[in-house]
Amino acid sequence: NLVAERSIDGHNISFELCPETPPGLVGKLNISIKNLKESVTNEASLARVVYGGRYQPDCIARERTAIIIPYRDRAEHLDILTRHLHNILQRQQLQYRIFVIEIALPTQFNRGLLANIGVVVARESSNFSCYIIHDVDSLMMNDENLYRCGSQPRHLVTGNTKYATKDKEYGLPYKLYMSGVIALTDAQYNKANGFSNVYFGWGGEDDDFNVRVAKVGMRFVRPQENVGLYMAIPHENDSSNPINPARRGTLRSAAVRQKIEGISSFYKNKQKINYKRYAIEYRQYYTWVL
Ligand code: UDH
Ligand code: NGS
Repeated sequence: NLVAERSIDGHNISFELCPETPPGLVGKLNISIKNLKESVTNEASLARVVYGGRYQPDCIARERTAIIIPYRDRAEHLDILTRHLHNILQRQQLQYRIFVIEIALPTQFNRGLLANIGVVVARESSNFSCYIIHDVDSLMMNDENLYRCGSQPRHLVTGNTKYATKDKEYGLPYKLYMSGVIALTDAQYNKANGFSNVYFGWGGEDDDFNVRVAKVGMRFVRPQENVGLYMAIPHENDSSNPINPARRGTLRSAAVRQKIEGISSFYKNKQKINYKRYAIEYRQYYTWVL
């Protein structure tokens, strides 16, 4: 096993590469939204989270993972999700950091734009190798769903309670659906040119991203069916995030726009996105960017 040294209090301590299969996993999780709301979580694992929502295991992690949560006005969800993630990702022996990217009022919500900004912010803070773009309302139900990247972009969801049908507890809305939680390496994210920045309001940005991924010869793969199940925290529709009436029309030009706008818009002057970073705070369980 690869061994590397880390300096702790001025002493050089050797660590081995984390095992391919983390030893402490339990499989299917017995979680309830009620318990999570009432803060019944493993406080010991939360104690090991470093200010700004960071963690490093006692072995050399295989990846450096940035969890990016596009966000507005879901404080209760965010509290539940971040505690849930810290509990599980430590068992998965990941070296990770959680970023919450919030869009300031009065701008309409834009999930793709926030994902891109999350990647830009993550790149500025460290050299992450894997990005997990994560909805705030979706909780993994099985800790064998490793938050790792792969040789192809990954859709980590095989079923979500929000798409339950009368005969199935979990579902997906359609075959090519790839939203909720995805994992891409830095190179894969760049190759697809990230998300489109032009979908303000609800809908379409995820399908657009799927077109981008396919266009450059990649495809989303999912984990084993029983491993990728998610529980959604129930919530009302967001009145502040109305359906974007232009989304289907915009989606038709996905392949053309891929070349001219996306994550590249944050680095190339010709495409430059005009946005302002109002605040960055290193909170206990996550780094918050407005
Ligand atoms: N999000 C927020 N705040 C918002 C809107 C979205 O934080 O006001 C984030 C959050 O991470 C959420 C993700 O964006 O999990 C996706 O939001 P969504 O509203 O698209 O998806 P969700 O499944 O709600 O949570 C669907 C209800 C809208 C349906 C309208 C047409 N069927
Ligand atoms: C599609 C939307 C996606 C959305 C998916 C699931 O129709 O953005 O429904 O929505 N695409 C377009 O509008 C083009 S859901 O069932 O969660 O409300 O993610």
